[in-house]
Amino acid sequence: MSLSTEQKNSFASQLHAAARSGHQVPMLTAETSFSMVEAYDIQEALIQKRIDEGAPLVGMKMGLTSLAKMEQMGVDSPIYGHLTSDMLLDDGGTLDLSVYGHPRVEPEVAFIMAEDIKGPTTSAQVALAVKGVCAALEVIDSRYENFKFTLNDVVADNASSTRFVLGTELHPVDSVPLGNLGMVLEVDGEPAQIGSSAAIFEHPLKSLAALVNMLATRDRGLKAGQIVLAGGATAAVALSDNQRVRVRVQGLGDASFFTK
Ligand code: 0L1
Ligand code: MG
Repeated sequence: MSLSTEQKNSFASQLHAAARSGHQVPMLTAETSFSMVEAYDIQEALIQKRIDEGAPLVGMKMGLTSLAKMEQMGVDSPIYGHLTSDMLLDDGGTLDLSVYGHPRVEPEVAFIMAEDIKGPTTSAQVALAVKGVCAALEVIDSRYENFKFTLNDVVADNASSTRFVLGTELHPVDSVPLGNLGMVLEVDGEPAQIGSSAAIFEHPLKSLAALVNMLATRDRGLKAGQIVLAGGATAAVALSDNQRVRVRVQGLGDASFFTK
């Protein structure tokens, strides 16, 4: 049985209130099962609430892009979420963890789009629509109690996306060997995770093309100026108070934030 518009809106309201208050909710599928298409309907309704509150859409994120994470969730394809302006944290800024349940950080790279693009597309074609690539950090959190959810729940919850930081150096995609850049996630100056951009869906441009193709199934695309977080290059690291978190990406510089 499919969800009514009212049910989707009610689920979106629960997740929206949980994200705003820092209080968690039981996973939605404990109440009613729904399809992946409906999970994205709930996600879109949730994002519309933020947009209506004055935080415009600034881009998209890819999630579950590494084989390790896909295996962990028992899936064989990535998922996506939306980035709104209130999620952007300045490079070198401070993140107050008190409103988050299970905050974790992932080392990523981000694209800034130069042109509108709509699928179907390929990694090579999508590269032509990119203005540049930079180092990035994504903070993920779950709005679900006890960190318990199914894949459809996590899609409804905007793919756990919470905050993100972009480095200040923007580089053309063909100026670096983007398919295998060394990436180090440091906490308080010590390496916490070491990886490669190859872990991001085999190549960050492949992840970007997959996003554009998934959006096309909903008759959507990316717009010039939008940001795309390509996906995590290593396992996520749990955050705690008073840390300095930094990602260094070979050839792309760094991005960092402090926690309190
Ligand atoms: O960015 C991501 O890879 C999304 C992960 C979603 C599941 C989780 O919260 O770990
Ligand atoms: Mg991520």
